[in-house]
Amino acid sequence: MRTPLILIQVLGATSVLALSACGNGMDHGSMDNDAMAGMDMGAGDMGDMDMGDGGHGGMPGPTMLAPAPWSGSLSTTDAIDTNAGANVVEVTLRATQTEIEYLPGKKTKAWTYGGTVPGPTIRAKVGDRIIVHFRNDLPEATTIHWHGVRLPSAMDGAGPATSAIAPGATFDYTFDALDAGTYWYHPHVMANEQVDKGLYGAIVITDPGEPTLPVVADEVMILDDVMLDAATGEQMAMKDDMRTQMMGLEGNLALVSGRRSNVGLSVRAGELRRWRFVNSANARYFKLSLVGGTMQQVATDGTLLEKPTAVSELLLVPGERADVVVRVDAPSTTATLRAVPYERAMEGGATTPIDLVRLISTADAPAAASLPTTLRAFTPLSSPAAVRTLRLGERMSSTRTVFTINDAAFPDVPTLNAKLGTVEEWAIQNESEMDHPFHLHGFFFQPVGARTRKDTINVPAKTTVRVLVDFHPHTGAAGGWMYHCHILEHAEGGMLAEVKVE
Ligand SMILES: [Cu+2]
Repeated sequence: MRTPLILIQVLGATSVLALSACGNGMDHGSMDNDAMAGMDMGAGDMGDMDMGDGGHGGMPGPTMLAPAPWSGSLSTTDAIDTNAGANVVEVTLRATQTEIEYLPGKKTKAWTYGGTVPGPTIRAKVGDRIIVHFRNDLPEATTIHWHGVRLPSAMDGAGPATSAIAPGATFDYTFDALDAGTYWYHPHVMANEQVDKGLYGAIVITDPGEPTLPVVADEVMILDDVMLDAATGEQMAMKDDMRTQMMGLEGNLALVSGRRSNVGLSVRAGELRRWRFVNSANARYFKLSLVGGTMQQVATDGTLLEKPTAVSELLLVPGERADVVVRVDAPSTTATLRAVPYERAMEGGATTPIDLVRLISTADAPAAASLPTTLRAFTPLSSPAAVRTLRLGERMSSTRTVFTINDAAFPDVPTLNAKLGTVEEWAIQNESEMDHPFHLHGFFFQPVGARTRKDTINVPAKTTVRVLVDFHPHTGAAGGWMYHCHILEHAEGGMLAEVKVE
């Protein structure tokens, strides 16, 4: 007997967006520079993909729009805690249609949490009870999945213990904050379409027991991209496009916390800023470099590293998070956060460089600040009780590309059975010619050889990545949990399955 799972539905129906007058979205367009110099308005340059020979080669990504640099804020809205209790965070989230101004003077129909992209940041501390009163005012069913958060399976917004929330219906998500870190939330129904329309936000859990970092700012930086018609500002339907089916949907405009790249921020040389990066894109790999500044990674997927680690380039795959501390060294200079090319398929997957954020330092004398030398103690996991191999593959059916786990596509991938309280080694063997970002719900894993824990990890093409999965008990941990590729079109295309934990 197969339990119906709440997931991305294969080849689901296209949703028709109705124009809504509610909310005015986030006012991105009122910033200083609305000129679109350098922006290629030629319609022929968008959506005109070379289908190549049916392989991955010769399938370059979309030509990026390059709006003129502008300056403004990247701050996100915080969810309002309506509970006076010191250890309860109670918020209301409403999924709703609205319009967002991604391009100056253009309105883009979007699906949002609370009228903004990204949705409000939910902030809590370890030990808090988090209550989210959710109302679905979208025209189709949805859920909220709390990516990376250990919580009861019935609250995960995915898998056999949950059901979709119908249009007009409500649901209360309740769970306790167990682990400090940077997480995010998004739908797990028709995720490739719903996330792309703007349904995502961050959840930040702090731990008063963790070392305080001497930073002047602690900001959520959610990286995304959208495929826009430059003339109208509307999102282009791309799901039937051959490249989108193969490589996942990549847009032609990069977004940083819902604002078009490339935004300028005024900073003081020497001061430290914590950026909590989240990659919420369907498929785009962001390989980040801070040209003219320094970047020290302090956390991955929500967990502090043992010590700050200088990084010149940082690959952030869909679903993954990384906390970094950035600094501009000299006064009166500009450092640029840039997404540099990364080849995620054997051919044709690389992108052109994209300038995301500029840090423009003032003439003030540099501030002096440095990070603590240690951040957290780490205890490696014990020897695994079981070893499994998961082979990631792809094949062509008569109508589309099928993405597989051990040669089967969801819902035909056999459910794994694991025992609570044990550690398993999973060898994730990528037999395909493109990278896949692997995500497990509900539990952390430790990459073999690494001294940290994660929930999302890149598995490069033709490469095996080994992880130790920690089936550590927590409230509600028994049950079915999804694992899948976080390129949302690949999950929709079959690369998704369940592990039943008892
Ligand atoms: Cu994939």
